Parts: sequence; C-alpha cells; structure tokens
Amino acid sequence: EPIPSADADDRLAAAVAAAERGGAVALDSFRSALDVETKADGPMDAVTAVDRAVQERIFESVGDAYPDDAVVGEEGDALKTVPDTGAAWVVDPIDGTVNYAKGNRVWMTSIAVCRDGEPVAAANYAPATDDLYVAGSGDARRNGDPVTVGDTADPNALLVNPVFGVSASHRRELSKAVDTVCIEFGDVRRFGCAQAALSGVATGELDAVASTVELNAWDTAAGVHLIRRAGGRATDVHGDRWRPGSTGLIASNGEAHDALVDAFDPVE
Ligand code: 2AM
Ligand code: CA
Ligand code: CA
Ligand code: CA
Repeated sequence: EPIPSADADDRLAAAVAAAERGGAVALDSFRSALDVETKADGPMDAVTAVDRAVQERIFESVGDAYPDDAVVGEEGDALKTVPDTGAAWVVDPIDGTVNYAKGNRVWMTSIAVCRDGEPVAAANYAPATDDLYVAGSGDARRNGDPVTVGDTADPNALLVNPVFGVSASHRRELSKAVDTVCIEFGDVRRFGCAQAALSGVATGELDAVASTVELNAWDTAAGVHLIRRAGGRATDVHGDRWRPGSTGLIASNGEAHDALVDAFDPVE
C-alpha cells in the first residue's frame, strides 16, 4: 500500500462537500421527465442534461477549493485520463445514468482524488438513499461508521458483479463473465452502477467485481480506494496492482482473489 499523502484528508473534506452539492442537483430532477440522449456505445450508454449540470457544479466546487489541481470528468471536453504526477480529481457526476433515468435509486455521484496517479481519497454519494461512502488516509466509512470488506472465502459462496456496463462493443465480454460467475462462483449481482458495486465490496454487501474490459477512471478510482481502505484488494485482470489506466479490474474482499484472477484472466 502506498502511504497516502498528508493532504489527502483535507481534499477528502472538499470531495464530500462537492459530492453532496452535485448529488443535490441530481436529486432535484430524479424521477422527473428527462430527455435521455444516447452516446457512442448505444442505448445503454445514456446521458442527460442533468449529468452535465452535476459535473459543472462539482467542477465549480473543486475549482474554488483547489484551483491548481487537475480535474478529470466523464462529460463534455474535460480531461479523460489521470495524470501521473500531481493532484487530480476524478468525477463521475451520475454513475448509473440508466438507473437514474428509469427512477431506480441505485446511482451515485463519485469523486476520487488521486496523487501521482494513485487514488488517496474517495467520496461516493448515493443521493436517493442518502448513503455516503468515504475514505481518506484512514478507515473506509459508510454514513460515518467504519466498514470492512466481507470474509467470504469459499468461491462457491461469492457474490460477484461481472462487468459494469453492457456497451454495444462489449456484449460478448459480459456474457462470458456472467457465465464464469455462474459456473465458478456463487451468484451474479449487477447493480447497474459501477461505484455502487465497488462501494458494496468495501462494506461486504458484495464480495467482488470483475471486469475484463478497459475502464475509465471515474468508474473505478473512488471505489478502488474505498475497497483498499476497507481491507480488500484491487488488481488488473492479470493480478497486478490496479492503477488508473490498468486493463480490467478485479476487486474483492481479498479472500479468493487469486481464484477470481485465474477465472477472469483472458489468457487461458
Ligand atoms: P454511467 O452510468 O456513468 O455511464 C452500468 O451500465 C454501469 O457501467 C454504470 O456504472 C455505467 O456508468 C457504466 N458504464 C461505463 N461505460 C459504459 C458504457 N459504454 N455503456 C454503458 N454503461 C457504461
Ligand atoms: Ca456514461
Ligand atoms: Ca460511470
Ligand atoms: Ca456517468
């Protein structure tokens, strides 16, 4: 584990404030009539004007507090990758837009702070249920209470979220990953919100997530930091320590991590 930088906890406070402000903007329009637009990957790759408004609100909040930090975000022409040096904020204004647009409560406003390319603070806020998951240099917490990953070790008892989205370009990867869980592990859970699944691993609601496809930092960094601070493990698809830009993500309670890597590693 890298030693989190001394300023991680100052930025965590600002990240929580920004996630709550952005989340409030999203909650205002939750379960109202929305114009849902389709992005490059088809109908499951959705976006609304609310996604953009939330990102704007968060960027404003972060820019006021830390004007010299880099800011990465899913929407618009924001920076898309985490720089290798310095402090960078990684923002997913609404993670789980399809759930959000359908009125399903499982969506989050996600913010990670990275230092030299490694997440050091995280705030995942689920406005519809008012659940807040945070971690800086200390314990991961849900609504203020310390949380730890679960202790399920038997592969046949693991609840696994295979892949996050179902983009047009990754249908086959999803079906293979679901197959792998059904055959080698306990059962499938698909939250429809990457950060909710990762937050769930940090609290023991879920045992693992497994993605073999390339992921963006806003779908991963905050949740990976929460899992690490909760005692779990996060690697790429080959079992090497996860970093933004890694290929795939296996994140788990740590108990059956090697079995997960073996099962999902595309090199058979
Ligand atoms: P999003 O809601 O921010 O787009 C379920 O679809 C999960 O996968 C969500 O967390 C979603 O994030 C994420 N995801 C990432 N890339 C996606 C894509 N190309 N298509 C659909 N979902 C995607
Ligand atoms: Ca999206
Ligand atoms: Ca997302
Ligand atoms: Ca999003």
